Amino acid sequence: MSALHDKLASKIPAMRDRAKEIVSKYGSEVISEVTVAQAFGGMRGVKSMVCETSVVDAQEGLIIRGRPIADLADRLPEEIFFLLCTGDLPNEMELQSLQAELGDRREVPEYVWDVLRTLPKDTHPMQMFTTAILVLERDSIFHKRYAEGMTKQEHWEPALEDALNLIAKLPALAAAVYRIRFEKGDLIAPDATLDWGASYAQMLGIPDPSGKFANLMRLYMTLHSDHEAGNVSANTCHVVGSSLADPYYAVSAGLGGLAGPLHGLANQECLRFVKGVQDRFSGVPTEQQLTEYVWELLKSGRVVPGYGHAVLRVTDPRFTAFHAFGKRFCADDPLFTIVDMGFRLIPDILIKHGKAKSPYPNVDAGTGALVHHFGITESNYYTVLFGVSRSLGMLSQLILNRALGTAITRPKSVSMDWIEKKVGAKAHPPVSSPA
Ligand code: CMX
Repeated sequence: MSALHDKLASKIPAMRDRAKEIVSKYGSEVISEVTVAQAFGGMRGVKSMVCETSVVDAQEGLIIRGRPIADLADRLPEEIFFLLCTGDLPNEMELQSLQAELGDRREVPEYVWDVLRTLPKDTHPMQMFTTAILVLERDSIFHKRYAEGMTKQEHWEPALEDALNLIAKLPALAAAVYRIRFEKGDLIAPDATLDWGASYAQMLGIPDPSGKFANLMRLYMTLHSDHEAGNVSANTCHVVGSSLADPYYAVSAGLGGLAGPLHGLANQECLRFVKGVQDRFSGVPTEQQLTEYVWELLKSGRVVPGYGHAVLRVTDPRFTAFHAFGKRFCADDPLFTIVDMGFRLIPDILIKHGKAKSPYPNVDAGTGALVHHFGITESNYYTVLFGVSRSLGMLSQLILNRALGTAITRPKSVSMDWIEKKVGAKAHPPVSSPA
């Protein structure tokens, strides 16, 4: 058994006891109320689920297991997965054990490549990526053990097995999507000496003599890994997993949510936006030209991609980390220069526009320009990069949910009729007629 398995096995009993005690002590306490506007408005702000892996604070941004993301930016994605699952960063032995385990599980069956090669040439990379994951579902250990009959107490172990098998293969799957979809030539075999993020960079086939692209990929995988449980992808994975569908189904469903333009697909839209600016002005615009361009976009009723957030009310610290990387390694790149100029100008424009609750950049605002700089110019691939990373968060949440025996999700919906009758009667009680 691996160090990650053993650490989880040592921590899960106390975690279960704690959850039991919390429910028994505070089970009937109210932690949130829901207004009619929230029922129509994506349940924004309604506290109705539990997530141990991370918290998103409106002012501080992402905090993973008590550590602000800015303090974790230099960590490997494998370390972050261990931290998400257990609450502790791995020591050297634990990290080596996890890396060895991922190495042992990375082989992808040949039929997955056959399926990817059979898809029509214009298939979106996110569709190819989720298809590849679904094709692997037949190997789910959770599915098999459930069919054989296992106790609820045991659920987390096959969930962990599936998670490790999937995480080990994700870089190869995602790299194959890139090479097949964009006709980059043969698939590249993994280099067994590399860590998980660097191995993904190597299999993509981007020339990287300086190692900077591998560094960007490690940073990318670390920064996008998790964002608590209510965002569309994590929440979808949570709901599907709560039915005891196995991790392959749950993660591919979550990735379907990530493929929406208001969520993960925004990073492809961000690069289109920046390139649109470059094309319009045949290069880097002046500040006045960019300001006019953004106003034009807003007046046409469109959103500025990469800005605003459902929870954050400050510049996303993940944007800050990417921005610092860009300033260091891509400062002369015209696309990065436009991103940098946007960061100086767009928040004030959005404040004047007066709609967005947060006028600041989110994680997606600058990532496209960075990966473009190193040679991944196909913007419709960018959400796959996000998806590989976010799978770490979705899977760690899923393992913990199976450990806690989280119930099947089933909130109550109401009809507009119901609201008008019940809420309307309370808000405007009928006036009683005089006797
Ligand atoms: N540009 C223009 N208008 C914006 C805006 C932006 N970047 N962000 C929000 N608004 C508008 C909304 O469209 C909404 O308008 P309506 O009232 O006409 O519908 C209004 O401001 C209020 O929205 P909000 O409460 O501030 O934002 P939401 O919580 O509803 O949505 C988000 C959050 C991220 C979807 C939204 O800010 C947005 O569309 N941003 C651009 C797309 C983007 O960058 N998405 C990536 C987010 C990160 C991720 O989850 O991956």
